[in-house]
Parts: sequence; C-alpha cells; structure tokens
Amino acid sequence: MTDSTQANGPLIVEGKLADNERLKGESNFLRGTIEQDLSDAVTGGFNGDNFQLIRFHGMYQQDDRDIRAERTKQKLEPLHNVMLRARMPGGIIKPEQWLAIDKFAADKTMYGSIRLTTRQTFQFHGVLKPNIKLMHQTLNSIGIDSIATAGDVNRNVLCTTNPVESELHQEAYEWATKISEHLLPKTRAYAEIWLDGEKLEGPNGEATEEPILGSNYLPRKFKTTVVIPPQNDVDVHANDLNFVAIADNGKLVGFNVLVGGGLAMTHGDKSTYPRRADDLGFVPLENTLDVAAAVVTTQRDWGNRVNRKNAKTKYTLDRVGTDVFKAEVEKRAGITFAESRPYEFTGRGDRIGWVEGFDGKHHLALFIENGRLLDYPGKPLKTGVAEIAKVHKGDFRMTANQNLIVAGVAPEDKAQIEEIARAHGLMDDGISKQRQDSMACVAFPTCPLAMAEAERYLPGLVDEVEGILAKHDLADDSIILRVTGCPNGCGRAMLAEIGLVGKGPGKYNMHLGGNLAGTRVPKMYKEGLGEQEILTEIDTLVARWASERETNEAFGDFVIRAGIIAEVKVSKRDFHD
Ligand code: SRM
Ligand code: SF4
Repeated sequence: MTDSTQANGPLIVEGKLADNERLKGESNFLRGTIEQDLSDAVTGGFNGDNFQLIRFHGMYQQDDRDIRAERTKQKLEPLHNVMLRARMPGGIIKPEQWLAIDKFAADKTMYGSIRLTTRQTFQFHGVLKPNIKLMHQTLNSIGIDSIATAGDVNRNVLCTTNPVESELHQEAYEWATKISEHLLPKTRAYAEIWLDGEKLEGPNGEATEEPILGSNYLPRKFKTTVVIPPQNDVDVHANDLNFVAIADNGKLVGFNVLVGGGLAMTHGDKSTYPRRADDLGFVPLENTLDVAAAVVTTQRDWGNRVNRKNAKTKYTLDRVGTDVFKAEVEKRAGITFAESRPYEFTGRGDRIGWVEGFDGKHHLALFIENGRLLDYPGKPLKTGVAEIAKVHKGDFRMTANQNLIVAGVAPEDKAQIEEIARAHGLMDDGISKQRQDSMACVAFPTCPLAMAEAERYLPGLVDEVEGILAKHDLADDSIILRVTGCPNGCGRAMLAEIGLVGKGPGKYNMHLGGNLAGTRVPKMYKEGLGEQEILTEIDTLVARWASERETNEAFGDFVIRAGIIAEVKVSKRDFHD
C-alpha cells in the first residue's frame, strides 16, 4: 500500500524559519523559564515561550471554554490550567499505578476524570498551577512520566493492544518500549524542573546534547507504532513511522516499515491533507532502532521548518519523493530494505467482553464511551475501574480506541472482576456494535482548537444512527463513525467510513469512503452540514446501502462502488480534487 507520487522537490525548504524554531533553539534544551513561571502566582498560566515549551514535558495550557465568556465579563483571566498526557508505550498500566492516578484525578483535577486517549494513554484535565509539580512527583513515584507526549518530538509509541491471540505481543510491546526510550529527548530538563533533579553544568550553564533529535528538535510532532497484523487497532496510517510485525512460524523476525502517515488538514488550505503511510520494505529485528533513528533524523533534517502546516513527515515524502527519502534512510541506518513481507489488516476494533488468551488467561475489554472515565449518575465508571484495580492481579491495557482491557485474569478471578464491572456500569450487554465502532475526540470544553462539539455530541448521534440502521433492517451491522471538533483529526475521522469534521458550532463536513482495515482515506462528500442534515444524509445513504449492497459489503466500500464518492488513492492528487 503506497500513497506516493513522483516528486523531486528540494531536500530543504528555504525561507524565514517558523517562530517555534527560534523558541526551541533558545530554550536551553527545553528548560526555558518554566521554573520561574511556576512560582509566578500573578497568573495561572505560562508566559511567552513557556506556553509552548511545557508541551515537550507532556502538558498543554488550557481553560474551560464553557465559562470563558463569563470570566471575561467579570474581567477575570481565563481559568488557566494544564492538561497532562502520560507516556505509556503500548498503553500498559499496573493496578497500583491505576489507583494512584485515580486518586490524583479525584483529589487534584478540576473535572475529576481520567481520559483515555486515541493513543493508548491517559490525560488529566484541569490541573491548576499549584498542583503541577505534585502531579509529576506523584507520577514519578509510581514509575510514570509525561516526557515527549507532546511537542516536536516522537510521541507515545503505540503497540497493538490485544494480548489475546498472539504470542508476539510481549515481544512487540518490548520493541515499542525500546523505540520510545531510544527516541526520547535526552535533556534532563524534565527531571530538573518537575522532580527537583540535580542540575547539570555545561559551558554556558546548559546541560546536554540531543544526538537524535538535535538542538532544535523535530520540525513537528512525530508518531510511531508497532502493529501486529491482522489487527490495525493503532491505525498505522495516522502515524509517521510504523513497524509492522512479521513472524516466521510464530516467531517475530522483523518488521515492514511504513513511513509518512498523518491525518490533519486545515479547512480551505489545499496544501494540507490526510495521507496514508508508504511501505519502505522489510528489516530484520536487529536493525529496528537504527532504522527508527534514521527515519527520525532524515525528517529532522529535511522536514519543513518554514511552514509548520507542511512540516510533518507526510509532506516531506511528497516533496522529496518516497524513493529519495528511503535511500537516505538506508544510508543513515547502513541497511538495505528487503522486499516487504506479505501481511493483511482485517480490522481495527477492540473485542468488547471476555476473550481467552493463548496462555489460558482471560482478558476483559471494557467499552468506555469516548474514553471518559468519570462517575456518572447511576454509572460510577471511574470508581468501578478503581475497585477492579484493588483486586486485579494482572494489568490494564489502554487501547487506541479509547477503551480499557483488564488483562491477564486467572479463570478463578473472572467472576469477581465481572461482578464489579457490572455493578459499576462498565459492562453492558446492550452496547450496540455501532456504538463500539464510533469514536470522537475531546473538543469542548477543554480543547482550545475545537470548532464544534465532538465527545459531547457523539453519544446522541449514535442513538440516532442506531435508529437509522434498525429502520433499514441493519441493526446488526455498523459503520465506522468518527467525529472530530476540527480538522486536526485527533479522533481519526480521516480513516473512518463516515468522518464528521467540525467546521463551526453545530456544523460538520461529512467525509465518506474509509474502509474497515483503515487503509483508505475518506473524501469530502458534503460541507458544513447541521445536525439534522447529517441525519438526513446518513438515512439516505444507509437506505441505499441496505437495498443495493453486495453480500457483506461494508458501508465504506459500498459508497465507492456505487459511485457516491470517489476513492482517494493518492492523497496529494485526489483528496481535494
Ligand atoms: Fe490531537 C492537538 C487531543 C490524537 C492531531 N490534540 C491536540 C490538542 C492538544 C489541542 C492543542 O493543540 O491545544 C488536543 C487536546 C484536547 C484536550 O482537551 O484533551 C488534542 N489528540 C488529542 C486526543 C486526546 C484526542 C482523543 O480524543 O483521544 C489524542 C491524544 C493522543 C495522545 O495520547 O497522544 C489526540 N491528535 C491525535 C491524533 C490521532 C492519532 O495520533 O492517532 C491526531 C491525527 C494524527 C496526526 O497526527 O496526523 C492528532 N492533535 C492533532 C493535531 C494536528 C497535527 C498536524 O499534523 O497538523 C493537533 C494540532 C497541532 O498539532 O497543531 C492536535
Ligand atoms: Fe481538539 Fe481538533 Fe483535536 Fe478535536 S480534533 S481534540 S477539536 S484539536
């Protein structure tokens, strides 16, 4: 699968560098003046460059948009707080760690929730300045950090979640951890600022060097996965770098390497588009870290540092050409890619409920709508997970679909875990396949970039879509439906069969034509639809699907075959035409 077109643009984009380049360069390896800001009680926020620099430490400054106008009226500054995103390669967390994050969320955050993300980790929302250091120290005491979960670096490395079917999982997970460690920033800024770590002295008082990331770090965010086919739960085509596990007789022998996926675009800017990753070829296991570093350093040196909207690896590939990029990676890693080994992706969903693993252990995947763990009236989900953590002897796995797996349960412990899950509303046999196949990003009230609702809109939308499917006798079928509050694509609408992308309050662009395996980008079908128009469109499309579909034909395949939407084969050429 490839998205590449012929290209031979310049290796380096000349021009005035984006301001983020200045601030990274002047940051003294990500220290800035964050420490001083922390003790500035005049504002709840971070000043100047520090607003951006805290991202490299895994935090974003936010405020509650629901109360922003009211505070402005009262002549108060927005209620500044930070969102923290933890680094959890492969999304694995132990029960004792869970209990500590559960307590921190309850005691020290404005919203009291734990938010599971689309990249296998959790976020705290609403941490006020006086609690930020405490938060990092609490996490550090249980072996968790938030280094490089945001900013222009390699982010949390994903790994296929399912521990059930594959003996490869443990090894794949270990690779995800190794890759994450290998590509982490080496600066001690995080330890110095948040953990009161000892300061290192350099010639100018600065401390370190960054052999892989460089002193200006990467041109833009960078995302990596390790995936075990046939599952594509991590959605490789949303990622800059992917290692597709290849096994011989059940033993992991190496990876096919896919580079240059990414989903964001900007409304009205045709130079931006979602794009699948290109397949560079196969490498044996021993070359994994060298290849990872070679891809990252090539993007570091060739990525666009002038225009951040075109700075991700996907645009570098389309500018220089995939073959040129590949040859450079081979040179830097000292390898030659072999021909890719065959594999197939068949699906992306989590199997909700109990599954028995190859090792006789049991795994319970809990469906967590939009990943929001909170105690709702009559549905104390967050308390339920904490109660499970108190008795659970295995671990938890956060999935890239914002769900949570209680993993490694002995047969004799199943009944107790299930009883707790049911008593707290974490297991509900009535959850439809459609609801399981639907996902939304956070959006309002915390995301500063949201143009429309997503997480708060999805549950009601799914009720309606369930009704439409039932009306057309398709209640047992489902459509991969994803909503994002803006075109940045955090809920991966750009790999959905129906992707709704926020355009303005209550308005969405509708994209159609993604597939079940997550290997096809959907194309815009209708622009700026209101909520009623969305339902009318879905009703009309589902009616046609019901009457014209071929046996078992998925919705996303149907809309292309029926000529309702054109297929996006090569994003740069087809997405906007
Ligand atoms: Fe994202 C920015 C939430 C996965 C593309 N994303 C943001 C911010 C931090 C807004 C901001 O910059 O101030 C959002 C915070 C909202 C909040 O209040 O929590 C945000 N992104 C999320 C999460 C929490 C969505 C979710 O519902 O789970 C996901 C956290 C993942 C994690 O744990 O690391 C999340 N973001 C994604 C994904 C999906 C993925 O990676 O699988 C994408 C699309 C893939 C890609 O990168 O192409 C994504 N987020 C973006 C972008 C656009 C990047 C670009 O290429 O232009 C932004 C904005 C930016 O970077 O300028 C962004
Ligand atoms: Fe915010 Fe947009 Fe990402 Fe949704 S897609 S979380 S609205 S940045």
